[in-house]
Amino acid sequence: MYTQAMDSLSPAETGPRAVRSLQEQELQARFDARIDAGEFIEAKDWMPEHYRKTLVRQISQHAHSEIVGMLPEGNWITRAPTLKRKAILLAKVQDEGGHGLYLYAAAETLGTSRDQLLDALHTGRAKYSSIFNYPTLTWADVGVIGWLVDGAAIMNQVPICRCSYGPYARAMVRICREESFHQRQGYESLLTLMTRGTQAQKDMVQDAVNRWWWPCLMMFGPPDDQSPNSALSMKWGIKRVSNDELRQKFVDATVDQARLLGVTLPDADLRWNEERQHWDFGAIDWDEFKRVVAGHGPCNHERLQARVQAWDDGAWVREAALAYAAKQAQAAMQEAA
Ligand code: BYC
Repeated sequence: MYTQAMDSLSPAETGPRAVRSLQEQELQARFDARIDAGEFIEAKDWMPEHYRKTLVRQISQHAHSEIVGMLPEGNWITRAPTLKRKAILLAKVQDEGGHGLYLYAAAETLGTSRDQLLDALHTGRAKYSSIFNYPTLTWADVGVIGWLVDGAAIMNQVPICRCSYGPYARAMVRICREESFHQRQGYESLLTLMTRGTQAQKDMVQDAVNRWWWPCLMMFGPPDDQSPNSALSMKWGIKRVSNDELRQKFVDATVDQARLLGVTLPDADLRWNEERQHWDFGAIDWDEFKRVVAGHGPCNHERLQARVQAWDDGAWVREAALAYAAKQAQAAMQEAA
């Protein structure tokens, strides 16, 4: 099963600890009431241990996705076709790095250190979004990542701005503003290729859409009835909209954009359902999703290697920063003496 879920009670919690103190029951009741009232929970507030763990799990996976997500596009910085496109791409990739940092900081407020979080990533224990395990074969992939991957990301992330945990919700407000620029630049880049490009460039865009469409639908996670974390996350207001609902909203929003762009979405079963007032779409290959999440996608190994290499290459920076901090502390002590 592709889960590190923490929504089941551990032996300690089904044992003597299950008989909770009156004080703990009161704290729990107050917490539940605050969640029901739509209040933010802040870092120093009491929270159930499962709530804390669920947040650390989701926020750290999200942070890792941003950092790993820099790699597929970063691959094209040196090959961007014009100076303008290169400047845009550089800014976008830097934004993703910034998003990772806001999110690691939000996770740290829950009592897990950045070193612990990164160690989990580098040793393959932590997850990051399946989408970043696919290769960027042509320049059109960069536009399609902006349009579809960032488009799916925004659809998923706007509701997280209303997440019950304050530091995560506030980080998401800023992230969503930047993601919106990312999505637009991707669409604009593709529109340029489709309206002013050669036939070969138009074919390149269609090929990229064909390869990214289905993995983008997988970004929203497994179907609701196979999503082990959803029930508690929805109850606690960490998730506001379900995986399937978000996926449907994404398809509904994207069909018209594809038509305007002049590309075909690679799904023979895609058709408007008058009764549901939604687009029906074909079956997602959940076996592929499970394979990719389990580490067997086209680029899992390469992505992890690149992150570990970056960490190792940065050792001298960490050492220098620590040496500098020790020197400053020593100077401050001497001054105080
Ligand atoms: N890939 O019970 P479920 C970006 C895992 S960054 C891999 O539904 P949950 C961008 C899931 O973690 C995009 N794993 O889980 C960056 C769980 O495993 P564990 C990232 C996935 O948490 C740079 C298991 O499957 N966005 O867009 O309730 C450049 C069962 O799933 C995936 C976020 O992280 C997946 N696609 O719901 C450009 C947003 N889907 O942990 C763009 C925040 C599911 O139990 N995260 N799994 O072992 C979320 O909203 C939720 O965590 C999810 C999953 C909807 C993703």
